[in-house]
Amino acid sequence: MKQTYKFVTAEEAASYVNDGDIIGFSGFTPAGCPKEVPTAIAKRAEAFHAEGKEFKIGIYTGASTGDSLDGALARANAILFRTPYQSNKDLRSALNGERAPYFDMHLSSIAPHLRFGFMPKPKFAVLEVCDITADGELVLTTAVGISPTIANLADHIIVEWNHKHPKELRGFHDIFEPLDPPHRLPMTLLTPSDRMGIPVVKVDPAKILCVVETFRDDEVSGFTPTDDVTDNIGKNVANFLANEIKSGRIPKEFLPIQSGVGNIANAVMASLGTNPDIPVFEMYTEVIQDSVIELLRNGKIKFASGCSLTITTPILKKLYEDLEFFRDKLVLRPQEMSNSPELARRLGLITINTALEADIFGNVNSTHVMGSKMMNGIGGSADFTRSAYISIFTTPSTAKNGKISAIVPMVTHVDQNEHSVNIIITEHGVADLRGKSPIQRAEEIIANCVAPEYKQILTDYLDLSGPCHTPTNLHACFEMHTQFMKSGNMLDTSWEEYKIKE
Ligand code: 0RQ
Repeated sequence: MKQTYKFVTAEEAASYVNDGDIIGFSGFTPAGCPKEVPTAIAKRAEAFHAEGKEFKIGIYTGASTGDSLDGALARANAILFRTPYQSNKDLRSALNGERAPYFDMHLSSIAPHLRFGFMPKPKFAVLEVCDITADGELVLTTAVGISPTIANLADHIIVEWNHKHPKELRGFHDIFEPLDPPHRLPMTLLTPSDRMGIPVVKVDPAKILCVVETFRDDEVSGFTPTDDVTDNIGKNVANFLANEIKSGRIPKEFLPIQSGVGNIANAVMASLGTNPDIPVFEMYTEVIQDSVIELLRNGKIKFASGCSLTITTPILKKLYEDLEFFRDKLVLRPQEMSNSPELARRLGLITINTALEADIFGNVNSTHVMGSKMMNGIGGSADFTRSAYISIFTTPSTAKNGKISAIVPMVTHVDQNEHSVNIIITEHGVADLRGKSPIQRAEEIIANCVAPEYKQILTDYLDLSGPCHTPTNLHACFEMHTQFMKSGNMLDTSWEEYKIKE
């Protein structure tokens, strides 16, 4: 191996990268992301800046990344552009401060959009692997993301060989890249455990510029312990689904689950795992979090297909000690497959994602705080929601100690619209929006999901319009938000000036 490839330090690898270069990085969430090379590129940028020279790179990734990538490059002010998703606090502050142009994309779209030429192709692909062969077989680590596509498109590949991940991960990946229209064929999966690809990313060895060896953990942060609010959201989701099975609206053998990221998603999975009325189930999702690994161990989940193992270090260590137990229970695929709307619709996914806010008509905002500041991004939530068998959104009914109601007259940014959102669930209950008119949806959401102290405010808002199909008052629809900006509390909202004069 040492004769085949050029082994270098991270600094030497970074020295190939110049101002204006575009790089595609492996990984999806902090799982499977390179760590040494991006940090070395950030240091190179800082050295250039110290000499008064420009140095910025364009960045494609699968989703968010670890701090050694997004954090380091944001702090170095080295970002020319960034897509498709992020969750790092320093990058968030850079993009909201207009120091890092960011565009938010559906995660299933980035690989095909790169192939179609909608965005410039990457010059480099930097890929984390757990093994590499002389004939160019790369075994990825804890995520697949867009690695197959950037490996094909890039002029040069820089490999970060992370020995923290065992070579025995070979076989856990299902690598497949579809042909582009008009030659595209169907993706043939009929169940979450079917496969249609190969276990490795196969590249021309001549494209491998160099290899950097490392021994580093993924930078996955832990979860906030569940509390009464997240526990009740989880219970409401589980009870709702159990009742759907009882009523025959979900088949008794159940359907595969997709679940989003974050604290609430983790609590929801834990509740599904402990509810005796929820049968053993499968996951067809993008992010496999800690709770899924526990449920695979105890048999409540029989199979999980994802794009990443976004697992905290102690849980991942135990998984590696027991790798053979998981071999027939887990698969990792490119996000073009894990998030494929074609597959979501065929498999009949029950999709569970999180809103920052929802409006009384069922539109959902998962990304923009007060309509203007980016939180993380849309991620895969719309890939799944629009094609779901049943689409569910969860959110605590309030944020910031009750001073913000998560249910508002109109969302300040639309990620999912009322036509795609079936169910909204808070700690107070479940709003079933299926088959209801806008006014009926508003009544359902106010009755079941809104915090008690906000019910009257939202009920009164409905009276600010005359007879119509969707009671939107164009003057008042953002009054709760503007009130929060003025006094710091949406509870101070008054509709007095908007009332219809008799
Ligand atoms: O702020 O961190 O300052 O305390 O938002 O909220 O309640 O901790 O929820 O961790 O589950 O994240 C939507 C961001 C939820 C996430 C979102 C504030 C709140 C807190 C976080 P603090 P919680 P979670 C799969 C699918 C979009 C993409 C997606 C997300 C912080 O789930 O990014 O679903 N989803 N992808 O205080 C102002 C409001 C607020 C608010 C909450 N209405 N106004 N602030 N907060 N509601 C993933 C991928 O695709 C990779």
